[in-house]
Amino acid sequence: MCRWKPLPLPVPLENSVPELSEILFISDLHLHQSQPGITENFLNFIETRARRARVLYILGDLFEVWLGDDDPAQEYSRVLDALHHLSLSTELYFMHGNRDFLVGEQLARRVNLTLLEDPTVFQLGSAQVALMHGDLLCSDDVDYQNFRKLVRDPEWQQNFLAKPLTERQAIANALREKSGAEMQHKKNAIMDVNPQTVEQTMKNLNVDILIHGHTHRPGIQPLAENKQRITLGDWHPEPSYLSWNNGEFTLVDSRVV
Ligand SMILES: [Mn+2]
Repeated sequence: MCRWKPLPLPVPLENSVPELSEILFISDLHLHQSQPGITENFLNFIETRARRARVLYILGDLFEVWLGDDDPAQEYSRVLDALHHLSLSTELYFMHGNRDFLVGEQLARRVNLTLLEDPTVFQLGSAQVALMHGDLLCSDDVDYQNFRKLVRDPEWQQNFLAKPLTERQAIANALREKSGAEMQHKKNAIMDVNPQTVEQTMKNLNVDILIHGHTHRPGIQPLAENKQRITLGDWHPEPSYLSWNNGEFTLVDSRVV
């Protein structure tokens, strides 16, 4: 059911100092020109916290919309340049979200980041950890899952990316309006993760910890058998990130006490 590739563990740095062992996880920034404060917060995060970390995982929906790597998308150029600069000192990994699933190899090369499959499983300390964006876990939203299947199909993507940018923009706008209207009618619970899907996915992947975003409901949830589900927060209005340092997770989010 779930495809995944084991991720090679980042190679420990020679003579690494404790400050360099930190691993950071973020998602759901939804960067967009209509929210310049989030872009500023992210640029600041890159220059400070992320620069001191060994690895930064971006688990999807970094961008509110991504129409293809050929889009000059000037509003993102500062962020892309800053990320590229960051990549010289911090390893960068990116997993697609439901907004930026068209991020491709061209962008990965420009920024010097590695694209990850959803889900990706790897060993962190003594724990097996799965990373996901989180939309796959919202299995009660059948309409969305069907839509996801369609737009993740390589043939659909090839056709879409072959269209002129203005046409892609128009399609994206129409899809956003449609999903916005539909969301008003969907019950809150439908748009959250399905607990059985979480349990089954963790069992299938054989992991102790699941880290995901998408729902914008940050928190660390203890599960049976000492397992944990960690949900990342969005960046509206405050930055939000998960840190792994010296074997411990800390979720830094103003909504989590
Ligand atoms: Mn999402």
